[in-house]
Amino acid sequence: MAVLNVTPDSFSDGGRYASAEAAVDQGLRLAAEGADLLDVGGESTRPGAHPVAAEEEIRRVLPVVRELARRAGVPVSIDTSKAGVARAAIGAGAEVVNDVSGLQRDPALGAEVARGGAALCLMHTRGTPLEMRQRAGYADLLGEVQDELLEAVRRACEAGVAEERLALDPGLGFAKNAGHNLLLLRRLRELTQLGRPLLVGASRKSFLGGLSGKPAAERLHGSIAAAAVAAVHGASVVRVHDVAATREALALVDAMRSSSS
Ligand code: HH2
Repeated sequence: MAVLNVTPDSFSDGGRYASAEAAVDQGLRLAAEGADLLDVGGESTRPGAHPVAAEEEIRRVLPVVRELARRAGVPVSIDTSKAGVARAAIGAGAEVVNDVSGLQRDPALGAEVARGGAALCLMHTRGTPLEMRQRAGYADLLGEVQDELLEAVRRACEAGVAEERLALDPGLGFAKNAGHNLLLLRRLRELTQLGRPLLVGASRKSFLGGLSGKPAAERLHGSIAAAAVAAVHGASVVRVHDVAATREALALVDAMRSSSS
């Protein structure tokens, strides 16, 4: 899953693809590099980010989703927590909804996904981006993330989304500190017990910067290592900014899996 932020303020690439034309070009480039899915987002979720109105989010993402759904040759995902944005994006050709709130933010989103027949990624978080840093307290990280993801699955099923259409994401960096992120990566395989494919997004995140001392734009090596670790530990999908480089690392993981002796 390739990240395509059509935003002025995303933490690592804010403003680079803020025009529809630049975003479409980048989406086509990411697909050519081997992305299986393009995740288009119109609202930053970085810690402390301020919310964007649905109309503005739709204005940002819709032309990009429409064009990429027609031309990219791979499915398009819409990274949103808002039913109105999901409805518009599905109408424009998005096949997946990626909700970082795990259906906690907009009570109408689940029904909208069900109606549109899209697949749904449910990510674990607590609170909004404005308050999630203060919510990063756990007595039993794995157990609590697991239970809260199961609650999200329940919300999705109650809204009419088929369980087979769901993927789950532990939400690295969302109401998690660096130690939490590392523990989730180390013990990711335990979350496969939930019975749904796992998606993991570590790309360029600040815990990688904490290890290397580098700013977001220079976290490629750590991001590749994190994607490979996630894949080895059971992730079916990794959400990344740097597709070609990650593809090379994942080719090793695939080859290792199919090695016979
Ligand atoms: N991380 C971000 C956004 N969406 N979705 C899922 N499923 N998992 C993630 O880990 C995840 C996500 C944050 O990264 P990015 O899109 O690069 O930044 P921003 O939110 O500032 O646009």
